[in-house]
Amino acid sequence: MRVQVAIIGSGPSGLLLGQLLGNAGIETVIIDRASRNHILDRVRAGVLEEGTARLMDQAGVGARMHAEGLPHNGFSLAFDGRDHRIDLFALTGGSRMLVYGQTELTRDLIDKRDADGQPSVYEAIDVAPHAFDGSRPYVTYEKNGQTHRIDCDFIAGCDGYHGTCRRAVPDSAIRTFEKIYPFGWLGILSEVPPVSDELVYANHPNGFALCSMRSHTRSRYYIQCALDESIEEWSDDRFWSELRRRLPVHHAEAMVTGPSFEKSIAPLRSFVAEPMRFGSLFLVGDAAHIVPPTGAKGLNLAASDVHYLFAGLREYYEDRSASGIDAYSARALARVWKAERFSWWMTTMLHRFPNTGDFDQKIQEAELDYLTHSHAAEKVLAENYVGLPY
Ligand code: FAS
Ligand code: PHB
Repeated sequence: MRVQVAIIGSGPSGLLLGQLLGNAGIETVIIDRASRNHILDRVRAGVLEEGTARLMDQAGVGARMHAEGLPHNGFSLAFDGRDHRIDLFALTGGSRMLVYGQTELTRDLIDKRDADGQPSVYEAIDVAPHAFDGSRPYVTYEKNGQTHRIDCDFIAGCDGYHGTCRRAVPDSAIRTFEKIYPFGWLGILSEVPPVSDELVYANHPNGFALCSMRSHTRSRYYIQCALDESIEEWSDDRFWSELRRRLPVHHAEAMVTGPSFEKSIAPLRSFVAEPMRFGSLFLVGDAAHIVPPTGAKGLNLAASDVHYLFAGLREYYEDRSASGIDAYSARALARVWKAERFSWWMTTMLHRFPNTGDFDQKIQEAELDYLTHSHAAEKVLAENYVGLPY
């Protein structure tokens, strides 16, 4: 088999890139080690920047997102028993976020790819990129007891943090930067109405909590937890009691609880690999960078990577110019690092760190006090939260 661009990974990065390339007449194949159902069962991000929504529209898959997504003009910070609303729309001159689960976004993209008859290979084994330092790259994988080879011009490594593409790059050619946070997020999904119309990010002496949603009838809640916690130790009752404890009374009393139908613990890390291009291999999305979810940036950074790489590949095939793909890594990393900074800042401001000294705790309190009394500080938070320009 031969295609112009072989895409490894059928998450948001791979699917969005594949759809944009396909719409431009550029041949692709997507190969993933997981099954389609496993990918569609994943519960991850919940909030889209306008840039991500625009890319979905550009890809021709925005209809359900606009029909079912919930536009959000702001969110609240909760601490010391009170709420402080960040009016994103006013502070940014009209930008807002769209609450639309990554699961739905992935479904829309997989359905469109199928409808267009574009090739995807699921449950592939030992997927590997080859010869990307030369002019004849290719991808191999095992399926049904046979070895398959896909020759291509370029390989898009959209295979996430644990994928094979970044690991295929020689150590001498790549630098990584990492920060591991000393806590995780315990998250649940429950068919109960959200406690608030907008998201609530809470800082409490017991730890961080986040009240989010997927619809007006489906809530997504998180609480900070220790890294050695296990799901088995967290009954629904224990989760609801702890979540209420970390929220201002008016939220705690208004909260509708119910059985969870998804419960998981995710570790938090900041991670960047530089550069994001190695010959004809491009790293995209989580394959190249990870942010703590506090700033709602993970999925949205994958989208801006796709925007830059799609523009470069389209220019290569339409204008026979390599300037766009040559500029991909630097352009993507410039936006990645600013989102890394913001996500680190939000995480540091809202979580309780074990072994924090009295001075550091007072600095965190001063950060929140400054933010809620300075219009300039609110504007900085707002412009980063809605997403910096591409
Ligand atoms: P993905 O990880 O989504 O997709 C990678 C794909 O590559 C997967 O389908 C995988 O099966 C495949 N793959 C992996 N290794 C492979 C191999 N060797 N061969 C072939 N295929 C391979 N972001 C937010 O903004 N908000 C959140 O609340 C949030 N919560 C998250 C919770 C969890 C547990 C995780 C892991 C991430 C979360 N994220 C969140 C970030 C997440 O949304 C990512 O940013 C987003 O999934 C990035 O998309 P991709 O780059 O496509 O990577
Ligand atoms: C979510 O709804 O899953 C979500 C929302 C905002 C975040 C992180 C996660 O910052």
